[in-house]
Amino acid sequence: MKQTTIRHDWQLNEVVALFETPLNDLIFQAQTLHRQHFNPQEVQLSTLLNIKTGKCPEDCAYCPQSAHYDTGLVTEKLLPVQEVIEAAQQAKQQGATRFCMGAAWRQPKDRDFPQLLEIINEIKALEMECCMTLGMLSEQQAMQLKSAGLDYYNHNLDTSERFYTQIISTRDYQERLTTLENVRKASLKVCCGGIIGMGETIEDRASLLVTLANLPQHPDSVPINQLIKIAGTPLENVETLDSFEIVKAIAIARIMMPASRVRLSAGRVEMNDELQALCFLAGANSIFYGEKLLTAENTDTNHDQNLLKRLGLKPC
Ligand code: SAM
Ligand code: DTB
Ligand code: SF4
Repeated sequence: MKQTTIRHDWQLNEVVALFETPLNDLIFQAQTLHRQHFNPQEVQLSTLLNIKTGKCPEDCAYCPQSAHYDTGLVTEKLLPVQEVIEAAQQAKQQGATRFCMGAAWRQPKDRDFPQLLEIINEIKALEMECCMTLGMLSEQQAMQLKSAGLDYYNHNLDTSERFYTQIISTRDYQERLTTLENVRKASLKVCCGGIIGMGETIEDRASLLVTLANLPQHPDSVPINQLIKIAGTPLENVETLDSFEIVKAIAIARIMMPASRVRLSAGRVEMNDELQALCFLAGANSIFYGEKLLTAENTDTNHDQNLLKRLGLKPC
């Protein structure tokens, strides 16, 4: 039952107005749309693994893996195939349906491809959805990943085009958009979202969502991350976000991209069960599941399973 039109003509002022809408009205709109596109009891579980850690040449101000900041991270080369597959098997056993791998690269090098393609092959043999986030991609690189069986590619816009310049200087917004185009041209599914709580304004949050929703095709998955403040990064002391801001961002993502999976992503360790329940009510229908994100801690899997059970939610 898909009654709503999927729009690609969102205007900044109407999205800012959504951010100013009373929370009850906003959640009602979001939940109504959610039910037209999804089973409201289902939550998709994705497990992350960092397959290459640290020493990244980019200067993303939020990131523990940037070589520009001293965050005390132990660096690691690209993990051997077997180690990755064991982690995927374990994720599957714990109930994850998608295995997402991240690498601290600006862009993968051609010499990494044989190993990446082998990893994809092996994960597809486990009958899991497979996602990678490796930095910028050329169209040809995206096609290679697609032909090995990759389902999703994650590449976040992170924030508005305006605020982006205060967060990253080593690559521009247009390069991110070009990677997203290359990923679509290769017929990969797109996972693209951003981070809130980096000191951006409401207009910046609205502008990020406008850019996402006005792409030629909505991203299939939209991760909404709350900044995890990492000691040693320029954002370590940024002001803490009011808890309801993540609920609003999720509700508005749901309203603007009603058929996409909206993921309550980084930052759940800081959230209590009630706040997470509110995020599900606002239209989040996916989480990162597993005790680690890429380098940062995530919630305990037993706790998550129990929370879903208490809320009558079913993993999918
Ligand atoms: N290097 C690749 C890239 O940047 O595209 C892939 C890995 S990168 C760590 C993936 C995403 O993680 C970033 O785009 C950002 O949205 C998110 N992220 C990184 N550090 C974070 C933090 N401290 N808090 C919240 N999200 C974070
Ligand atoms: C996304 O949007 N969030 C994930 C995933 N895509 C790659 C990463 C969150 C990273 C949090 C910080 C860390 O674990 O290093
Ligand atoms: Fe590198 Fe990605 Fe971290 Fe930016 S977000 S520093 S590109 S690992």
